[in-house]
Amino acid sequence: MLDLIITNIGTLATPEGKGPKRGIEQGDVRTIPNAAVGIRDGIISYVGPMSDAPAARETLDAGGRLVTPGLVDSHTHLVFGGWRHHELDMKLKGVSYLDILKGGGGILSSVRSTRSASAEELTERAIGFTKEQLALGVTTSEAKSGYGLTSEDELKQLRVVRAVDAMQPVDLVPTFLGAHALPQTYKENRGEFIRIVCEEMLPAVAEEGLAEFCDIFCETGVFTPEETRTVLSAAKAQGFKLKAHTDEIDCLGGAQVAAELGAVSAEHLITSDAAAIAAMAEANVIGVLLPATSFYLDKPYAPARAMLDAGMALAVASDFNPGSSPSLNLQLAMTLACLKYRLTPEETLTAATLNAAAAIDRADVAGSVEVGKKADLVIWETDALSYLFYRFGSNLVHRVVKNGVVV
Ligand code: IZC
Ligand code: ZN
Repeated sequence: MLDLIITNIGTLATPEGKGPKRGIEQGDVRTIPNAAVGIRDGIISYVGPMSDAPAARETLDAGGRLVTPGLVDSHTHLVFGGWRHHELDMKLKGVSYLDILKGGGGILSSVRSTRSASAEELTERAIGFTKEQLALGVTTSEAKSGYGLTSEDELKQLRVVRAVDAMQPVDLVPTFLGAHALPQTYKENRGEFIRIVCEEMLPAVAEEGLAEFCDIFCETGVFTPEETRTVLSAAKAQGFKLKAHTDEIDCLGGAQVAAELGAVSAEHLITSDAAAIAAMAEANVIGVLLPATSFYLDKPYAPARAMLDAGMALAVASDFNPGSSPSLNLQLAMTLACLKYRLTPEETLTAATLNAAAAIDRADVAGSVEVGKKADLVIWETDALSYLFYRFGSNLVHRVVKNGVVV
């Protein structure tokens, strides 16, 4: 006997598989009309026509609505102190993101607020963020450090991620981003900061098992492609899987370094050129695109169609952070992906579910509605997939099911 059967699903729409969907396959979404999903012990045990559904202790009537996998937000900076709304005025006057950072604001402002916050304060805030995510349909999320920039402060952030993961339903996947910005005290001694990241921070994070991934911000005025190679090589040698923020503002060659080192994903990719795209496609690096950041920074949108044409797999994420994307609304990022990247509704759904799960190495357990995966689903306030990309700005979630429980 199953624990729960969700019946009367007007349309079930889901990508399928345990790995990312690349190129033209990204649009392969299975749709089942008049469907049911059965759940036992938090795991999906039946997917198919309503007429063949097995019996269950409890029934949830989806009322003819659309059901998809729970959304996966594969790129967030979830733990930080303070906000950066005081920078809005500067931004409106035309001061760029990198110039605000150069002046000691931006990421460095969030570093000061995060260092001065206690672990308890950061935990309480991050729990609030996960509640908002869950209400918006996000059932799994990546969470980066990167606002500590010392061993102690980076560990503090990552311990908060671990605590928050255990305290609420959204599954969190931790990423160490110690090389997020150069602290001003190392301006004349960049090599020493890189050494500390590689020889002190990474081993400390590894010893406590606090992060699965290592990430770095490769950008003009932040870290160079050579520094990216140094940090990611050290991380790889210490057992971390790799990610890199590259080609957000300038195309410097960071994507090629990510490809060379076998990174799971590269993020932003707004300015990626043909060589960067070819290198990522060849090395099966998943492109994690962040359209809400393009919107908020008033920048161009990543060349998503060229990436799909080259055979890349694409994910779409919120980039939730206090500077360049202060929104947790992955639905909004999905709408932007559809309208600005010209991804189809099916390609966008895969980008925010299965491919997003693959970008954080969870495609074996999340990202699709299939027997054996976690029972993470969203019942939407519509019966049509296209509606999700049309009625933008509202939360279109009707109900979220996380680990088989209606939340
Ligand atoms: O706090 O500005 N791009 N890192 C790289 C960010 C955005 C987060 C921030
Ligand atoms: Zn980011």
